[in-house]
Amino acid sequence: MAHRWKNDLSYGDVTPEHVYLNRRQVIAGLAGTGLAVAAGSLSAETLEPNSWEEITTYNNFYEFGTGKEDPAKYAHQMKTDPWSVKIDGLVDNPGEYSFQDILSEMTVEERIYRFRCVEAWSMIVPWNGFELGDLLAMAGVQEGAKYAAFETLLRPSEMPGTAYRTIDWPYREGLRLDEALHPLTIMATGIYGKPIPNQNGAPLRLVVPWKYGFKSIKSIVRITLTDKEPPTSWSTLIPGEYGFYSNVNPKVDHPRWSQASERRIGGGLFSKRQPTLMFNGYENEVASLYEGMDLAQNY
Ligand SMILES: Nc1nc2c(c(=O)[nH]1)N[C@H]1C(S)=C(S)[C@@H](COP(=O)(O)O)O[C@H]1N2
Ligand SMILES: [Mo]
Repeated sequence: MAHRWKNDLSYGDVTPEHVYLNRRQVIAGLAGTGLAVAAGSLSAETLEPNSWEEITTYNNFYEFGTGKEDPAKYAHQMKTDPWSVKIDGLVDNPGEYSFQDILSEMTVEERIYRFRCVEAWSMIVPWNGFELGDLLAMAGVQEGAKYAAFETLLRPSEMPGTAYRTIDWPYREGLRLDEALHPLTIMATGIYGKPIPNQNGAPLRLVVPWKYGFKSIKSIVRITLTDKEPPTSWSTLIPGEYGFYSNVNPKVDHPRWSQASERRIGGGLFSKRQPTLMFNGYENEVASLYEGMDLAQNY
């Protein structure tokens, strides 16, 4: 599928692969330098409010535990072959689609995107994937469909984190149909030109580059088209902090920290903050989706 937008990023901007894969160590390393500890004693004005959050509570794959080392330790237990995705609800061709069948129908391309976690760290990731819109076209979107709901695999024997009710499993996410059909919205099957590692959401995950990272649900087993806004894991758990939209927005702060800036992981400049861009830098492409909406209200 030809790119329908002009990417301002190239491979030179990409977060080095070893940094992406070893974020936990990089972040742990920062704690070791004493920077994070020192931050705790700074005044509110100079304190980077989420630095401790980033280090201690940013998550990646709660199904394997909330500890920062857990996904790396346990995600290899998840069997990703065979894999199928159930597509149901308001579609012409509902059913179980095997990952292989999906891949044989889709065109995988590389997309270099900014990735901005709600906890104010960011990266630039070279994803490999296909447009979600192509998959939904294959399933046949019926009139009346207004939202797409997504679910992650729930297999407790392989996912030790699901023994704890941190989340009402399975992990759920959702998009408005026009967001789901937007050409920037992809289903990723790889990173750095290789199959996506288990801990990052093998064999396929959502990537919505203008939204906070938690919308990018991993290891998807079900997609349902509905006419109602679907419940999503984080907005169900803490509705006052995480909304359905979760668009990256430097002007709408998280109740507990500022979203005006972010820490770009990599390049040895780990502690340097940079301004967060409206819609994570994809404003020209997606702002029209939200015309007339109060983005502070619809966070
Ligand atoms: N199923 C599932 N998907 C998930 C999560 C999770 O815990 N479970 N964490 C989310 C969060 S908070 C972020 S920031 C990204 C992290 O993706 P990465 O580890 O590949 O950077 O995955 C998102 N998708
Ligand atoms: Mo996140």
